[in-house]
Amino acid sequence: MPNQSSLLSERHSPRAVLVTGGAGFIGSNFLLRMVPRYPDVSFVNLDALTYAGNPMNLEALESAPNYTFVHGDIADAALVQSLFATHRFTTVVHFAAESHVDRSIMAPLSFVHTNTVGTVVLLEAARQAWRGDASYTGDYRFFHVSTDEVFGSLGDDGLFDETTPYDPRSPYSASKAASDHFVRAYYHTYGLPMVLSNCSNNYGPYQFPEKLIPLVIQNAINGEPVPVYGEGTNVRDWLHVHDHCDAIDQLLRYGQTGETYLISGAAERRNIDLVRLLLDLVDDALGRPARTSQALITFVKDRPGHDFRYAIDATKLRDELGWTPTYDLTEGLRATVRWYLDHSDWLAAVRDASYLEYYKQQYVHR
Ligand code: NAD
Ligand code: TDX
Repeated sequence: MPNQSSLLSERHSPRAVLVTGGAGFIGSNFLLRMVPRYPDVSFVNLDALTYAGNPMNLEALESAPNYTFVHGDIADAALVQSLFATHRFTTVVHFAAESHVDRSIMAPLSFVHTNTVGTVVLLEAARQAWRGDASYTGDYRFFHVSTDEVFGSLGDDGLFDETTPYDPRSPYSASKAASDHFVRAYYHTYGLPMVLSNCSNNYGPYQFPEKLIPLVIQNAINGEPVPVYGEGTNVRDWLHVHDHCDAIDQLLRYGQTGETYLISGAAERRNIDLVRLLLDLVDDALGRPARTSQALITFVKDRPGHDFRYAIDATKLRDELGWTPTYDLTEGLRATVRWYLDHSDWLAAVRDASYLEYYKQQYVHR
């Protein structure tokens, strides 16, 4: 279907954008696409550079005149307020989060700090800055990036849509659900102009190799065991990160304030089927005999409370904006395997943690 957004009237025109968590997987892909696409828009990236934040991702932007990096915590209210005062943001695109479900099971409190408290600190700073501005034009937007995991777990049938009741089941999804509720509360209570999206599982360049797809690629390249939780029958719906970033770009401009949109790759796979496909793609890219890496599959103890299936009905986004994903899953995965093979230096730096040294030299002491 053709993209209809150019036929719609733009509801918001970003001029000065605060991007949070822009050194992470989705945030860095977003900045790498948007900073050159919109040279007249300024972008400030506020990132705490946790283990998941990697400034190497953003090397290409270091000399971009419309891009600034700020090292800091979104829950630091004084810092966030001073950034609003200095940069007069018209727009917030909020990615920063603790994002890994397994880590949330081991250490939930950092998820409450960043995902819930950090979000409220940002909302409060936006409310104060945008309400207190004498030249308030109404053309402000708080875009909250959330996940389909807030809806809980599906059985074999059915799809999540915008009316599905919340039923988070991991500390990660509970902290994201709480943040979603606060974002909507700020809209209903204070009129803060927000748009919220809940997206399915992303894959693509720069994803930290603790998540399933980059972990499988990394271990297959190195001939190491590939852990599959339980029997591998859990189902996820996969979306290429470039499609997600472009959907956010359109929703930011054309989405209706106060509204929620679900974003889907419309590509459901059982984990075991996805892993088998990925292993074949790695063998193919490396010129190994077919099916060499299948032997690496190792079934391991299941994740506690492991959600069985996520799947999304993204009709609202398609009908309102004409948006549909552009990537075919197999071709998107093939390109992702190629990216990790072509960026062995990136993978090695993440694996031996030397990327943490890079940020200390480039950013923290600057
Ligand atoms: P990520 O873990 O790769 O990156 C998170 C980034 O946030 C990192 O750069 C990290 O340094 C930064 N950060 C963490 N705590 C911070 C704090 N207190 N202050 C400032 N920065 C902080 O995450 P991701 O996969 O890129 O996810 C981005 C957003 O998209 C998250 O909100 C996540 O819930 C949501 N989401 C992710 C997916 C997915 O499949 N990855 C799917 C749907 C929604
Ligand atoms: O080693 C593994 N083996 C395995 O079988 C890992 C890391 C995962 N899995 C399974 C668990 C899930 O069923 O693969 C599936 C995908 O796991 P993750 O990559 O950890 O993603 P998931 O738990 O589905 O959550 C992701 O999607 C929604 C992101 O991490 C979240 O940030 C996002 O909100």
